Amino acid sequence: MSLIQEIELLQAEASGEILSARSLADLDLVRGKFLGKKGQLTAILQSLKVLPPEEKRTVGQKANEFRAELEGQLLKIREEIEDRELQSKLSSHSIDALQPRQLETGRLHPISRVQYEVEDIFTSMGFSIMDGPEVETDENNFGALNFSDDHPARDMQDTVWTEDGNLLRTHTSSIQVRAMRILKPPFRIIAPGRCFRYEETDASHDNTFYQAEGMLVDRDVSVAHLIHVMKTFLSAFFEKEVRVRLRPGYFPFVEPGFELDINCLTCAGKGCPVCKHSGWLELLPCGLVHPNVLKKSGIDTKIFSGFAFGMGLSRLVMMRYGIEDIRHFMSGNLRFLNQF
Ligand code: FA5
Repeated sequence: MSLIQEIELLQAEASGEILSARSLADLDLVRGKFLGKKGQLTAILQSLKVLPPEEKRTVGQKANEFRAELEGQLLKIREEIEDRELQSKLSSHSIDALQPRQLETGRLHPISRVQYEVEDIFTSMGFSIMDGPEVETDENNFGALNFSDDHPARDMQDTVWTEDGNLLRTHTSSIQVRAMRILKPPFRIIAPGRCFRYEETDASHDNTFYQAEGMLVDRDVSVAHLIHVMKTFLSAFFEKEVRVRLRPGYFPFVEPGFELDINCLTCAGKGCPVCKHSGWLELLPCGLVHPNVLKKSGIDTKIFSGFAFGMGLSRLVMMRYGIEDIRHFMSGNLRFLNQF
């Protein structure tokens, strides 16, 4: 049999095999059989070099035509098979839009929940909600709050500074400063937000946490007003009568300044492991706004005075839900989050 006849036979054989291929794997077998390293057409092409020139030309032309035709057929059938496979996948995954479907619904992060609750209680007492940027100026975070450049109080907060001399706010008290500039007294604001400190983390400290700042500026504001607002808020939040006590505390932007404690809600003040048997829990710092702070923001201290407090919102959430480690909040761990 001449080489030309051999090629014709192979052509017929290959066409038949391509047509009966049912899968991409079948097609790969056909390709290997004819065009692979040890394929039948490859062998003919390799044998061309020993043929006399005239035969080499005619057989070579025929073999190349066959190769081109085979490649074309393989491609065409491959596309048909891929199309069939796609259609069958689509029909087996079809969506019936009329069927009821169980959708995964999202939910609020526990911090957001408690934040909204805090906002609701304060707005019911006439406070407005205020927000401010997380990247702050040195002036808004420290300067306007009576921290002088060389004041040792600046060391109280380890700060993350940006290269252009700004900082990630270390407390929500920077929003007080913005409020005093924007709002005309009398005013009352509650300002929840995220704060950042460059510090080692432990179960009750994180480098990213939430506070809620409160400020009230009005005529003749006294510590009695501060205590009343705090007690009203805490009793509404914990849904029981909460007693508070004030201890002296130092912050350059309040005078006098306090640490506010609440009676332990676990033992009703009798003493238990939660309150380290003291009957009291340290909750938040507060005080009457220092006159220098009011003056710096253009408020007439002969007419107005005020109080402010800085609640650790993350810690309030921990108390509400009995969470033992603050680092769960930012972990993104769904096993933690799915509990709420
Ligand atoms: C302040 O930040 C003051 N700006 C609060 C203030 C406002 C005082 C208005 C007077 C008037 P302090 O650094 O103590 O204070 O933080 C307040 C609360 O934020 C703490 O009681 C605590 O609950 C929370 N807090 C502070 N640092 C962290 C931290 N690293 N991780 C979690 N919570 C923190």
